[in-house]
Amino acid sequence: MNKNFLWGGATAANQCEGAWNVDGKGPSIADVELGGKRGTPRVIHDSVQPDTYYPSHEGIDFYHHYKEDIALFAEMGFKCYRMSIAWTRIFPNGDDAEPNEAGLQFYDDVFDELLKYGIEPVVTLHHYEMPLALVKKYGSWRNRKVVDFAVRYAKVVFERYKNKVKYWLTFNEINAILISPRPWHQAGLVYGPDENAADTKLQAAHHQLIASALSVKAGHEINPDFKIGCMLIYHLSYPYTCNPEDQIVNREKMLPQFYFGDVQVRGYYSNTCQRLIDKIGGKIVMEPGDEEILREGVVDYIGFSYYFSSVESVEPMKEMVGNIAKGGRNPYLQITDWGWQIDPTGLRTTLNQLYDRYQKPLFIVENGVGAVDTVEEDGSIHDPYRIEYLRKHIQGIKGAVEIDHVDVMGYTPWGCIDLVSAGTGEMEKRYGFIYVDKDNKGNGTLARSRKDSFFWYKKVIATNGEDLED
Ligand code: BGP
Repeated sequence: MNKNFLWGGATAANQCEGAWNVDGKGPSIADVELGGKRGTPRVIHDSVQPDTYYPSHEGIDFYHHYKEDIALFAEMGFKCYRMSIAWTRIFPNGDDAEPNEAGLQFYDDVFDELLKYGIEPVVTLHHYEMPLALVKKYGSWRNRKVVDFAVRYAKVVFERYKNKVKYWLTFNEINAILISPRPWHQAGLVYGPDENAADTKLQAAHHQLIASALSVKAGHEINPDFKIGCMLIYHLSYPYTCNPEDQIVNREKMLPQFYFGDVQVRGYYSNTCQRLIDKIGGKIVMEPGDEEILREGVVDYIGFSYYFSSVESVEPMKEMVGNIAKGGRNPYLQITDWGWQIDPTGLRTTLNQLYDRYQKPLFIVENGVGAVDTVEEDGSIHDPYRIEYLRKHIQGIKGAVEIDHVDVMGYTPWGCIDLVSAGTGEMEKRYGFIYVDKDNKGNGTLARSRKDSFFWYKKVIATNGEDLED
């Protein structure tokens, strides 16, 4: 691996910070969402309900534990740490006249702490949250005005942290808005009964793409050294058989992966985008100048999440797997307790697909396995399944880099410290190298401890990915 390879870990504000209403923070869309365990549908409220337990309101209280947590990241040798800024700490309602100084100061403190250890912050502007007030007052991303508020927020944080943060990402898993049947996390959208959902989702996605492009342009003006990336959920899908028709349906399945990449990397809606627009059956209303905005706001690199793959066929699939990104079961692959198929070779394939298409540096900003961990009587936590998953995926990255000559900037496994699940709201779907003592009901001391994978990953980083053994 390149000696500057960015080894690290990833989290998101609404899943770890807690302190949901502290120091002037306003309510976000994540704050009114209630997670169920496996199989239980998530509930969205109009406002925060009294006497209701929201796991994310405390999260793992990173807000008050960040020094301890960053010290542990440093102990593992992290070169970078991917995190997000909560928009509602900076603009509690989104349309406030002035930013909230206490919120800005919190991230100054976090960045200073990271830089003290030589850890490069990698910062997502929008990770599945936005001010709830923008949803209620303006109809969320349906409304073009929200673009202005988002760009203002981006400019404020770019300006404030221009000497502390070099790596940025605009929207987390931006393409999930076209995959999810109810893109609340992604865009604060729940479609009304009489609403043309196809039009709304395409228009909201367009507004996010415009906000992303304007933010990239503004960021480069504020600091030309900024590296600003897009962030895609990469749901790799294979044709189930060698029936050529399976190849066609599989290409259709992959359209959302390339729709956003084409706009954010190439700077225009391609034929691939048009095919998906046709399939969704809606329309986009463009304003004069939008094409130029998209052309001028292309990203510097491609960040993406990769967790699993699935298969697609013209024949009906017997068994479906995945999360919001669903597909058919692949008999060659094992599956996690949460129904995600483990496919490390698919990561190598993904890296090749993206690099072939875009020829831009790639950054794997999420990957990992959610699992139930057991704390032994002596306090140790043995997680060989996590080590095995990550080892094989790193081998996949090495295959892409060393054999296929793909340009990969870094790797930040998801949930490097245990946090609240985005998909199910659980604490017990754990990804971390660092265990946090808290259960699904909110019991626990919040004490941090090192899992076996902590020591393993430390060695992986120290040897720049050479030593992957236990
Ligand atoms: C991605 C999200 C993350 C994260 C991860 C794991 O889609 O960007 O926020 O949570 O998935 O998903 P889950 O938390 O549902 O296990």
